[in-house]
Amino acid sequence: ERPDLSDRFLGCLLGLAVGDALGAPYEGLTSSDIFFRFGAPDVIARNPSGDTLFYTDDTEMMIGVAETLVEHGEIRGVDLIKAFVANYHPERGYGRGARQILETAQAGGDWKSVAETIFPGGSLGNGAAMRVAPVGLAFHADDDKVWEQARKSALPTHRHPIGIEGGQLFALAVALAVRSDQIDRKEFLTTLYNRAETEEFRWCLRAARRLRRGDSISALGSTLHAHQSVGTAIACFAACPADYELAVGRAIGLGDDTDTLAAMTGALCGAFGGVKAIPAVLLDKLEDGQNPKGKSHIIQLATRLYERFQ
Ligand code: F2R
Ligand code: MG
Ligand code: MG
Ligand code: MG
Repeated sequence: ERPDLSDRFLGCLLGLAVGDALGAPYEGLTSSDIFFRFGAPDVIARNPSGDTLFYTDDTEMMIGVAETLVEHGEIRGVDLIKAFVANYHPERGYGRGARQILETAQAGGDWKSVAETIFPGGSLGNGAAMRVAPVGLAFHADDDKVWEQARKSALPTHRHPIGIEGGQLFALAVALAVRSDQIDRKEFLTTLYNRAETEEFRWCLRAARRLRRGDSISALGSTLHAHQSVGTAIACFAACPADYELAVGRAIGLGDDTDTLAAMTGALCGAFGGVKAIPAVLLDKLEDGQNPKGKSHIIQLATRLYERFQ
């Protein structure tokens, strides 16, 4: 039996936070390092190191997006940057560009020109995608609205077409996952492919669709560039949508940007399967209590998001 919509909202946000925290210790390692030091993908997701799972910038920024939607009902750049700054803890591991933009905004400076000039053509990092899940949930019944709101949620920090489209495609993937009763891998990837505008994402989603059972997903990339991670996470989910541990474990097993790959994969598995998709042992370990924006806050946000947008 399919979980109801409120349960899927919750599964999505918690699935993202748990995936992020689970993948965080491996960020920057190579795939073979992870395999030989920590074991196969399914083992990784079953045996988190330590008693508490601490999330990173991925979840911290997702919380800012969710708070903005709950409070204002839509995304406006000025509100969003305020939420990002209010939640900002640099020690959670932000990208270099994101850090400069948020610290400029924090100091009352001209953050918009920093966002425009920080990298040639703007940032194409996967930061807009890793945080955008609440947009996909809120507007899941209207793909054009998802596309438009995801763009607005990217722009404060990501001006490059690839950075923006990474956010838009991931938001659309969340919308599809949350409203689907079953996932047909090829159909899921084709829907996203048909929406993709940049050559980079068209290549990636075409390559994802061509993969066959047993093929390695690693050819799709696992870096913190949007076109080398967003399609990868989507492919990890589409290959086994009903198996959180395996999908997230495989994402981590690819190496490099492991927290973000696992966050995005986990968000999709949770949006599709609801909270029960996430192993209870992992959920129990997600940070709470000490952190006022820990697990309890995320649960409350998912509930409010559902109440406001259902
Ligand atoms: N930043 C991290 N982890 C630290 C990883 C260190 C890394 N191995 C290293 O050596 O630098 N994690 C978090 O950042 C990612 C999300 O990043 P976001 O929010 O998109 O930030 P930013 O700074 O805009 O972009 C990330 C990096 O991508 C490169 N880049 C972006 N635009 C570029 C362009 N137009 N041309 C060339 N390079 C570009 C830069 O290196 C940026 O710093 C997530 O993984 C999150 O977990
Ligand atoms: Mg991170
Ligand atoms: Mg976003
Ligand atoms: Mg990362």
